[in-house]
Amino acid sequence: MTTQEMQNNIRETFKERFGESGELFASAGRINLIGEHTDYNGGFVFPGAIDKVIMAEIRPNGTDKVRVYSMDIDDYAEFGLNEEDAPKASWARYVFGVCREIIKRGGTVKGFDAVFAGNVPLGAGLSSSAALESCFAFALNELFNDGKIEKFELARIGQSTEHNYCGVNCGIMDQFASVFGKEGNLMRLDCRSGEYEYFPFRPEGYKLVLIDSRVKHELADSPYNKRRESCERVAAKLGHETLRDATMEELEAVKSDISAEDFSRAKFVIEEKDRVLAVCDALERGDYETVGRKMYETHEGLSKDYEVSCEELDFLNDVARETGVAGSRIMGGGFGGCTINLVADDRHDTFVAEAVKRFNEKYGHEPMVYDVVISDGARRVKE
Ligand code: GAF
Repeated sequence: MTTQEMQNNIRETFKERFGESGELFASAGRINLIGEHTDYNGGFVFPGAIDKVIMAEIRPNGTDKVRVYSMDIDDYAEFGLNEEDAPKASWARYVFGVCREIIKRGGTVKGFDAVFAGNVPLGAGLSSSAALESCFAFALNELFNDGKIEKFELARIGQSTEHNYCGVNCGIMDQFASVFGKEGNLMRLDCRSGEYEYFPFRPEGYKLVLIDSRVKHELADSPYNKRRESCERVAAKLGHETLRDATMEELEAVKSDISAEDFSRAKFVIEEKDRVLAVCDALERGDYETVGRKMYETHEGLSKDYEVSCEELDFLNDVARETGVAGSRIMGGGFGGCTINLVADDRHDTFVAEAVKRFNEKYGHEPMVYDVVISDGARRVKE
């Protein structure tokens, strides 16, 4: 479904359910070129928003109740705005959480009606949940707070929603990318200071392509939170607030005092934070071979040391290597979802055909293929 078709469907459904029309808002899913599991360690990430969005039509309804319909799940929820009003359905908790986090920060949220839908694939590691949070955070800021809540705070509102209402102790990357995304640009974010820089990303002679294994990743109650705990344990052992300040020498020095598992997790993070900076430098030189090599290194680390890959994603990574793809790695939190691949233009078609065929032969279903278009993040939809 195109974004325009989705927009028309939302408009129609809103009218049927709630009568008059409301205002349209959207926010985007994201890719991340490099810098995985570094955000909650105070490190760097390098994401960009994509042309797949969650879109919502919203209208204040003059009551103290929220009435919201999810078109994709075909489910309706109605809830109040106090802590004890939390809805049961997990999709509705994202919307409720955003309302509560705005209120907790002294902002205003009153009752509203909403219909939303999306074309960010669910469970593919493209941050559909951050897109949902950012869409509502942005919209409620415009509708009830005169746009006064700062953009970074909107991202934090989404992140706190994950922590406090959805059970995922995530970092800030996904919500940041979804709120700050800018067409044609990746963003290097220093997750400790909050400083960020836009990097125009129009690789000459290369394309970014995502191969979605369709192994669903689910971060809530998953080993994701355990990975974070490992990192925090090691940082505390080293006397640092986060692993951002840790070095391999320091880590080696405590090797015998920590578990082998914690050692491997921290090793990955320490190596990964340097890779982000190396990739940014390489990009500025137009050196895509180095960018690609670092992506493979990240995959290796995520698979062997951080252990967030799975058989299907390792298989896709092998196919990429064997077909001469410049760079390939698992993307996002892990445990399923996509690989992100940097492919020379002249190899693109062969690689995609080969990946689809070989994956299907081995796992009995075709992976999905998405070309990446770097796009804008949270916004009011222009009609
Ligand atoms: C998930 C989280 F939500 C992010 O904060 C980040 O940690 C990512 O996994 C891994 O880089 O998407």
